[in-house]
Amino acid sequence: MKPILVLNGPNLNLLGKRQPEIYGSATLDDVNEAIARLAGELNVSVDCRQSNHEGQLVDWLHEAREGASAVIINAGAYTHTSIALRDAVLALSVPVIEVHLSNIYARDEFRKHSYLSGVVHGTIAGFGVQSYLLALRATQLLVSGSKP
Ligand code: DHK
Repeated sequence: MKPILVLNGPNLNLLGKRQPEIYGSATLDDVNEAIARLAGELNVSVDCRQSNHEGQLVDWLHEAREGASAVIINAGAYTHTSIALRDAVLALSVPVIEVHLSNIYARDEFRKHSYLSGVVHGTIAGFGVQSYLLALRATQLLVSGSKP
C-alpha cells in the first residue's frame, strides 16, 4: 500500500511556540510522532512533510497522484487563499482529508471560508493534535474500503 501523505503548510513548523492558546503546546515533531505511532497501530505507512511555500505544497500534491494512497492536509493560511491548492486537490483521484488544529468556524470571519473544504472528502477541525489522528483513522478506513 502506498503511504498516506500528511502535508502541513505555512507556520506549522512553529507549532508549540506560535499562539499556543490557539494551536496548543505540541510541536510539529510531537504531532508527527503521534501520527507515526498511530500509523503503526493501524498498519499503514505515512509520509509527513511541511513547507511554508505554496508551490512546494502544489508539487507534493502532484506527486501524490502516483505516490500516495491518500492525502491529509493542513494548508494553514493557504486554506483561506489558495486556488492553486484547490486546483491541485481537484487533480487528484486519491482521497484528500482537510485538517485544522483550531475550529476555523469559531474564529475570524476570513478563516471561516476554506478553498479546500468543497473539494476534499471531508474536514476535521478543532481537536488540536487529535484532528490529525482522527483524520488518520478516517483515512485508513477509506483506503481499506471498510464499510461502517
Ligand atoms: C492553521 C493556521 O496556520 C491558520 O492559518 C488556519 C489552521 C487554521 C489550524 O487551525 O490548524 O486559519
